[in-house]
Amino acid sequence: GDVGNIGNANFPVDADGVVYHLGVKKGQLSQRILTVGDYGRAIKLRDHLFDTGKKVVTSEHRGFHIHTGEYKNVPVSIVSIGMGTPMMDFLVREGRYVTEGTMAIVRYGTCGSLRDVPVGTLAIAKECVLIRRNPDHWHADSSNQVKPYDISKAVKGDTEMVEKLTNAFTTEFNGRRQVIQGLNATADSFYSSQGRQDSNFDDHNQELIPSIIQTHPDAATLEMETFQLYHLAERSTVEPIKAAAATIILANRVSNSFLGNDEKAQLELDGGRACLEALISMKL
Ligand code: R1P
Repeated sequence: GDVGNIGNANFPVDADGVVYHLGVKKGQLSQRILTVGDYGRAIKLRDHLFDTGKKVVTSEHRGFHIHTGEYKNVPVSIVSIGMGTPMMDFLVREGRYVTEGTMAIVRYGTCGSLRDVPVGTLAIAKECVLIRRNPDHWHADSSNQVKPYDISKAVKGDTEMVEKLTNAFTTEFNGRRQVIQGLNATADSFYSSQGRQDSNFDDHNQELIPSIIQTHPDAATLEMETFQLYHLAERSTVEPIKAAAATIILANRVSNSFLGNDEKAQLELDGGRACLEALISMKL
């Protein structure tokens, strides 16, 4: 999509009602959304899971790829957003503007595990914290009095959406894979704020993972978007937004193992189906 001249800088929309980043207007996004990070994952889910013989509309703007079609005769949008909380912020705010009524949003991503479970385990985020690097820790004025990373209090996903998502995953994987529920931590870096050691930078993050586990014994996973979804959904003022998130455990941060590409591809597809089942089972 093309976005025309913007009328107002406060919430930028063009004369046709197209929002500035998502590049869509009212009627071009479903109130049921499956969001993923990777563009290829969204295309694969669209091609394999949408009802065949029905209209599918795909648009792309500013890195947001939107595929709107039907799953079992229910309209659904699959949206890839790339990585990080600002991209989730765009999706939830601009997506809210172009839809009507209650929304249901499910994120399906990949993550690292804080528990020693096999890679390829599926995790549902009951609740979520945000980990932010605080650059003031390194400022000459603070003489190391400011902690290098801040861990927020937890925000919960929508109880009903989380339960439906957990049930859909349990049914889909039917004992073939472990499905766990726990606390997810969303980080503002894949590297420093997720406790990865990088000798090229001064990160002061050796204690980060132990301190997450200590402050949140239920901590299961680490990724980069879910907190923004849960926080904004909970703070929606006009209509409810029912949010839940599932992840494929790609990296085990305890044993340092990493899932192979073929297994990942199959889990993307099967988990994507479970997400769509959960989305269409929501009465909005
Ligand atoms: C990092 O590799 C990316 O993968 C995870 C993280 O949240 C981050 O976006 O999710 P996706 O696979 O959905 O992108």
